[in-house]
Amino acid sequence: MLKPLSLATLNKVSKDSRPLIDRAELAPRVVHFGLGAFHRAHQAVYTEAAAAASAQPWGVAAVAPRSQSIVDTMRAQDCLYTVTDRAPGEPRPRVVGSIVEALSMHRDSARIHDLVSEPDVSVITLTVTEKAYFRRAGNGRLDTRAPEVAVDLVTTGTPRTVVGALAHALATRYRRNGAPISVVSCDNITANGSALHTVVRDFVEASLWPDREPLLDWLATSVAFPATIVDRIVPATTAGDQAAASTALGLSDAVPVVAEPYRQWILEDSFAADRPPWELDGALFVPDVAPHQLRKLRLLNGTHSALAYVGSAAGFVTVADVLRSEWGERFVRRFCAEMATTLPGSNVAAYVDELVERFRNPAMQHQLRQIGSDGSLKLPERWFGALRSILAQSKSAPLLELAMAAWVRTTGPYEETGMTDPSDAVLADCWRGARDAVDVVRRLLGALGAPDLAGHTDFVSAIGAHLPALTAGRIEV
Ligand code: CS2
Repeated sequence: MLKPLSLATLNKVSKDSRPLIDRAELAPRVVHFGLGAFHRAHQAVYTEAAAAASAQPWGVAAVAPRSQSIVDTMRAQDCLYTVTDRAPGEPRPRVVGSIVEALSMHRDSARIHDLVSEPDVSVITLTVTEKAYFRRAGNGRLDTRAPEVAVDLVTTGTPRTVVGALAHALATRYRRNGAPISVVSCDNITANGSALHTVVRDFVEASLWPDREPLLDWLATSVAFPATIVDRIVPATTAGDQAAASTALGLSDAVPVVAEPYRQWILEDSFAADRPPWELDGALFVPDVAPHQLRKLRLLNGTHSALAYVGSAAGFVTVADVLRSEWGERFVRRFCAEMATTLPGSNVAAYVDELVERFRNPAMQHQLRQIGSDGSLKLPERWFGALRSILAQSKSAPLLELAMAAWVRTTGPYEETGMTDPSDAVLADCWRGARDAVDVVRRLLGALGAPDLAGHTDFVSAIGAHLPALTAGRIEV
């Protein structure tokens, strides 16, 4: 029976697997919302390296918006956990030490407000996924009619949504000292900085707070919302990963993360206050992230979603399974070629070659089910911008049509894909009483806030025409 990983047992770990920093030298100076595997394999790793290289005390207080069990488990391990690079060969887990506090958004509200108001805390980062933003389909404004948001707007207690919790905590900072701060969205949303700024501003505007006007001014002048692109493929950790990481470490780690070796972080260089020197670990600070962001969202995430739906129609389970099929690599390359026509300065050959290798990595067990979930929020980000620009030039988009049809299939009443979506009920409704497949497609596009796409008759008919073959599991690439 292995002893649990903790500060007390850390000396049992081989030297090259220990944290890069001495925990005692860190203080909480970044507050992060979203304590999932992605954060632990990405921002927490960059922050640890930045603290180590600069000898500055950048520690992270990480807030779990929903799960209490991750908080309890992290606390039981003194917030230590391992990251294993998924490469062929023996797993070599390394302990990461940058998270200094684990908090529950629901239970630790007072502590979160104290931290966010602390002048030394100058950065808030978020990895909370698209659905936590409560954006209205089509215009990206805060959906103030969503029941959870409506409750948060009037509560004097603990907010239930991340946007509510963030707005409440920022309001407390404004009232206590008003020190400038940067709020950094790390979610896969186009112009994620301004998307987050918009929903936070909408929340404050719709609140009943008597000081909302000066608070809005402060948000506009003293709070920066830089845009960022984060990149690292991090599949959900399995029981097998956990056993392998613990055995290799010699201590039991209940919350290990496995991730591909590749990682990237590009940030808009427009911070309002001090920040960790993430560039010391390879992060790039640029004046404008937009071209990088479009490339990543359309080529990596766009292709990922396409593989999820088309691959699951063919009966595959993981991304690497699809890449092993006769048509997998061809599909990725053709899909990227179609997307690339919508990218500025579209020389993407090297990026696509690297993508094929990343998707092919046989050591990754990245489930199509995980990527395909929340499609109603992901597709507008990943596919619709590209589709609009292709259709505006009166060109056709055969691969996007096939991918769209494969997504449509997953929303149907008879499909058991294991994928989930916050709009499941709305999507299922699009099938009820529909005249034919084309009618279903039109209704689905309307539900996703894209009635303009529903108006392209050839496009919609082409999607409908793919459905019989896909339903029979035949992929024609
Ligand atoms: C994936 C992403 O699950 C998904 O939707 O496309 O999580 C993807 O793995 C990351 O964005 C890679 O950086």
